[in-house]
Amino acid sequence: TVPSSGGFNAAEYLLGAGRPEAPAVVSARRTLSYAELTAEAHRVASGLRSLGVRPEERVMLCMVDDVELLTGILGAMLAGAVAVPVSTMVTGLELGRVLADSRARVLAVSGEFAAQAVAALGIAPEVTDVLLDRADPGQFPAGVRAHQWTEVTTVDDPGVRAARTWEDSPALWLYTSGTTGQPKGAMHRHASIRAVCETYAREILATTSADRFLSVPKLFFAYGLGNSAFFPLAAGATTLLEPSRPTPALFSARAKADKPTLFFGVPTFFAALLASDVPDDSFASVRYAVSAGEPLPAAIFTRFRERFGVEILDGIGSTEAMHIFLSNRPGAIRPGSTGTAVPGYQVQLRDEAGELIEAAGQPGELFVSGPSTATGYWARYEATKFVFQGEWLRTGDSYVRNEDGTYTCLGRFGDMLKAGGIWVSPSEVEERLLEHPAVAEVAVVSAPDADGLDKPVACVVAAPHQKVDADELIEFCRAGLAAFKRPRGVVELAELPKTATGKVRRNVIRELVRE
Ligand code: 3SK
Repeated sequence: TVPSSGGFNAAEYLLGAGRPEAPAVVSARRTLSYAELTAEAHRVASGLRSLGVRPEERVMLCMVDDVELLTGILGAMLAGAVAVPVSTMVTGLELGRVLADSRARVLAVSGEFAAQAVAALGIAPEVTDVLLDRADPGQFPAGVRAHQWTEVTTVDDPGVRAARTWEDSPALWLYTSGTTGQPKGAMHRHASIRAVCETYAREILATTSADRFLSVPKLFFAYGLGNSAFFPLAAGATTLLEPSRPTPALFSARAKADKPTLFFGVPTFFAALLASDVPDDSFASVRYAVSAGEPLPAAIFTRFRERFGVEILDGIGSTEAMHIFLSNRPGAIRPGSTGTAVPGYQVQLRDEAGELIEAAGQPGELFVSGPSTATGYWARYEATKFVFQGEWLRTGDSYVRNEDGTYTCLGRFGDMLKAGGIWVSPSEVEERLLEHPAVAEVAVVSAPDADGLDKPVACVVAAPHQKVDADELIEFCRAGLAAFKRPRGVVELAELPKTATGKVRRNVIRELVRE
């Protein structure tokens, strides 16, 4: 039987968008035109088929951002298989857990992560083949066939077409655990990839083939995958891939050399750029910067625009929605807010009883509906029912609608604090503290005072050459916020603990301040 939805393959859609001779990808090692990228992705698809990969089987990729990861993802989709790019910032055990959960038989790894892969195989006995980019296959245990990437991807068969897939065929799984919990595979359809290109990329960023995309978040995150693969290719534009760990100096140099027009980061990276001494004209070629992952404080938006001359479009997305669904608009930015729903998406706020909140100014949990929602979590019945509710996707974020129709994030639903019995949004206190010149980064969490009552405590990373004075910061908050919101204590930290995606690990900080 043929599924009712139309025949469609997301990789064909992406590779078909650019002029054959136009530059598709620029990495540290090589530059490929659309024609070259298409040929290479088809060679990977043929190689995967030669290893016995069948449609809808998972192919896991633990690789640095380079041409091989891009062609690996596209090649898996062309073969009708499911691409599962996973974090490279994991231990062997963590990699083994997602590998076993996905039941992938083929694992592709960059040489840098060969040791983690060897360890992972110990708890993922279903893996039969490992594809190695730039590493010695000799280190892999007997019982697993280890191949050099270049050996498997040399079958040049231009007659081979993409496997038959449909809009609703599975294309991509992305593992997500939020800031806590077990990783879960969010399953995405081929059509969802086209949907994010036609909504956020086209309608908000107004992407064209002249664009050049540079992203701090890596391809293995939903955010980075849109920024560095789906959006540039769908526009026939150029992606600038960077395999190394992002630092302000590296990205400033990369931006000066390769002249991106769109630059994607997370709030902590924009703060790091501001705290660095990179040249103020580093991002002169950029028409917009984009921030997501967590709310961008208004102070960072303003300081970034003043120093680098670039406006940051703050938005929020999720792995389950594949990309950004709520965003500020070019020319209509309200600093400190996340803007309004991206065309094609609807958002609503619900109270704890699940009732719709219609009034502005009343906090509630954000729900979203749109064309790119995952079909569920792989083999997670309860978690799927909790998060995917008919048309609506539960985000777990607490938001408020402002009088002008924009939305402002108040934190994760579970991050809200109570001081003296009144709800306090950590983001609001953090925004205020970031306006102080001594503060580079901050996370506000609750901790019990001497009476065992929870009170806000600010964990602060000092700005370069600045001293943190707790009393001064508390007074600064008292002057700019309702007094009950002021932190009752200030803890200075060398750095804030963060997740692999750069999100502040509030649960770890909570433990730190309670010790
Ligand atoms: O965290 C976000 O805001 C985000 C944005 C785009 C894609 C994925 C995610 C998780």
